[in-house]
Amino acid sequence: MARLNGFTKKQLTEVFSSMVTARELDLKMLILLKQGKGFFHMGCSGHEASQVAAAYTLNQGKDWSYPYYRDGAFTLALGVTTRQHLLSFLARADDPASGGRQMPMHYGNKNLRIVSQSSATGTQYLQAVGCALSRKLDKTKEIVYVSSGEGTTSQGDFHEALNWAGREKAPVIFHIQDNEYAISTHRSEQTAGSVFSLVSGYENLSKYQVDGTDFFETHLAFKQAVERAKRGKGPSVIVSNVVRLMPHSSSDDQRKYRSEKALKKDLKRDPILLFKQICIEKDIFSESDAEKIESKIKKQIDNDTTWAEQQDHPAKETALKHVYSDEKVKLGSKLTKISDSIVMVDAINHALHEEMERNDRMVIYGQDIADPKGGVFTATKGLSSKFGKGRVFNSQLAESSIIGTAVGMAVTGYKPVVEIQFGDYIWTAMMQIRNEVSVMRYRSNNEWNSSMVIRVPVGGYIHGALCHSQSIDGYFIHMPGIYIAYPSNARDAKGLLKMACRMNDPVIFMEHKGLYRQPYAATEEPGKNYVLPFGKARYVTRGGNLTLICWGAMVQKSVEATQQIGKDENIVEIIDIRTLNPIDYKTIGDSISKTGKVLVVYEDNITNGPGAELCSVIAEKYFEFLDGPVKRVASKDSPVPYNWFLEENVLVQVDDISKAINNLLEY
Ligand SMILES: Cc1ncc(C[n+]2csc(CCOP(=O)(O)OP(=O)(O)O)c2C)c(N)n1
Ligand SMILES: [Mg+2]
Repeated sequence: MARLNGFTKKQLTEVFSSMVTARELDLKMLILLKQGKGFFHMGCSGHEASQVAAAYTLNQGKDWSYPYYRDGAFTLALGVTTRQHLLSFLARADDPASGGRQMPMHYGNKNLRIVSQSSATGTQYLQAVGCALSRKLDKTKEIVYVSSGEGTTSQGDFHEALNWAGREKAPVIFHIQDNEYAISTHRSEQTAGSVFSLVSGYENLSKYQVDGTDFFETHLAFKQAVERAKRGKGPSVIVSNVVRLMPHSSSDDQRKYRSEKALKKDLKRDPILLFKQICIEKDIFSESDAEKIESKIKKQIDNDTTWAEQQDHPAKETALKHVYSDEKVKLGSKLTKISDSIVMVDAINHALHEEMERNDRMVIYGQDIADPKGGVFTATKGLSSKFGKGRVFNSQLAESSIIGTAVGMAVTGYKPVVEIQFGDYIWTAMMQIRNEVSVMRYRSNNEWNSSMVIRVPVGGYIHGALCHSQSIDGYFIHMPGIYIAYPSNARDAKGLLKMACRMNDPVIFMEHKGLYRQPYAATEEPGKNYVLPFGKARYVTRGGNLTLICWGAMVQKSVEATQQIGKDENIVEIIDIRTLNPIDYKTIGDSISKTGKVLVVYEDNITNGPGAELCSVIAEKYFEFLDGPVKRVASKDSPVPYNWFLEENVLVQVDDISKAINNLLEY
């Protein structure tokens, strides 16, 4: 039987069909776009050979993939059907990638272990590494495929991913499809040398550079990389040089920045023509066989399009579904006391110990969190000694790496409870948090989730200056898809953290550094069955004349402020809201209906801070109860300075609160 480079005639015909299907789908979608039936398209034309070669080396439904938007042929060859592709393109309810929520070419398929992709280029690398680390932890032979164009290798996440993958010998293959252009920017304006030379120096990383228009050459590289990964030897980068035969996207016209001559030259490297030519030359199939295959595929795509157009759009009322999980967490028993007094940081530590014991899929990592240091605040002390460095380990000094890998671990069923050492440094992880963690469930139509806990020390009053004093709650309260806890004392910290570890959604768990060892934030320690549900505020004091809403370090300051004004008890009702998402508006409303006056106190700087939202909701919802303006006390709109007299002037002080209480009481 005819064979070519070890492939049978049947296999070669299949490869050819996959490539032609991808090309014809591209063309069909562009027609649909012109007909006004779709709004966006990114073609894989010119990349087909390298993508199909990659897919042929993976174990369908067992290995994991993080394909990028130009990976149409890869996904087809892996098993996504033309009908499914068309459902995504037409944004229909049954689109397996997102149920019509994401733009087309944002691949995802649970059955095929294609993890939902976002639009942010470069976020996929670290997730792939996290996924690969989890495969290693589970001692499987599964490997992870991740891809992007050459332009995207300029992102820092790429290098962070290579570093982590190399260090840990993660079974991941980075496929860089180098078509020389990132939209209109040529590689010469993008990369210091070539991507191949760029990735030198990472230990345990194997490098390949191939002609990506040559199916056989690319396949050989992938085969070697896959074998290497399965043998536990580590990651590989495969740079496949390809041609982009279409503009960047349907919103682009490459004739504006590329010469006609250059475009014509690329056409000579059309991978489908090259593959067809060699198969005809070697008598695998004839020209007319090829034509028959092509016309059969075109007909099939026409039929599939007619079918797809008849499928339902998602129902309008489903637009708000799956921002959060619908699954409820079973609540624990009543509070039982196991010790008389515990400081907040130790309560957090105990919560982590208990939850690690309870859930063997929970992992903890972050900077310096392993023993003997056990975290810069000792919140994680003893955990790596007790649970081993497989489940509790130091991360590299890169916040995006921590969150990105956690997304990858979460999709395989792990529960990462990670630490960002200081809130002030969470910003390099913001892309992962905003465009990945908080939206994974929504964008995949509930197929995937990024359930994790991000513990993050925040806040000032410790002479920590500009970069160890920040309040970050204002930024995250604006972000749907992520819950926020911000405890003010040890008991709540333990109950809320244990709850967070059991929830099916991402949680940002804010820990005020200034409260960690404060005697006033110490409480009796609740037992291991105590969990505190989110969205339940606590009355700190009872009163009938003014409602004071606060959380975190502002709780004690508010208590001191009420003591300072020396009025009778039962005047100010202090409410510690405990969680900023969700907010317990029921308790707030009940209190305001009684007092008619409300003061919101927050540590973040005043403008557009978290309390601004509270005030706005209160003004809208409880206007009828109000007997005075809704007032705020917050820090000034300034960075937090180091000098303690300056610091005092910027951050909220007890005096500020007591003055505001008096003014409002007199209103
Ligand atoms: C973080 C981020 N920045 C910018 C963009 C806009 N954008 C989308 S694709 C792209 C070019 C990517 O080029 P390359 O990685 O070479 O892949 P190619 O499209 O050539 O296959 C840009 C700038 C984005 N989606 N995400
Ligand atoms: Mg490119």
